[in-house]
Amino acid sequence: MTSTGLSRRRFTALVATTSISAALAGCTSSSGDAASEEPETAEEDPAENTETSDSSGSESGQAGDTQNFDGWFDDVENFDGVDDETGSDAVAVDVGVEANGGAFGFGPAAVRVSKGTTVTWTWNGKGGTHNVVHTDGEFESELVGDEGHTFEYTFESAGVYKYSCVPHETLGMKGAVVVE
Ligand SMILES: [Cu+2]
Repeated sequence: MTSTGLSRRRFTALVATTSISAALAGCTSSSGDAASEEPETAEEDPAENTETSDSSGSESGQAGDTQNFDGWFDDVENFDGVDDETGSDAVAVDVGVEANGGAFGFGPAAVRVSKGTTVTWTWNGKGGTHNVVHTDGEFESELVGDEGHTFEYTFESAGVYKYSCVPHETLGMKGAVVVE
């Protein structure tokens, strides 16, 4: 037992010395190459992809409507097709409906309106602070949490307007207004 322990200790010491000298050699010559190669392979780790494809529970919503909004609603739990509100002068969307793991939804998530319609978003006071921010910057509300707060926008041109609540976008707090 004693001799084994002794030889093992000596072996460890030997390895330690070897690796130190190897490290020193590495420092003077090829350390730069090693540093530039390693992070690249590390970033190709599919950790980020796992996050985005994590949301397999929302596929039933897509089947209900032919429009898929280029995947905009893939991770939106409460997307259930497009509510047809064409012909209405005023359309209401609730901010902070129960969805996406909390009060992190727009209700309805997607609505179809006629040109010239004013859409009014009304905060229900749940889920903390929210905002309504168009992806292309055409409209942007304040970031607030007060129940009863409203934001409105009149859609004069046809098109698909995607928007999100910026703080909760990654959770799936996203919406769209289809204007025709
Ligand atoms: Cu929000």
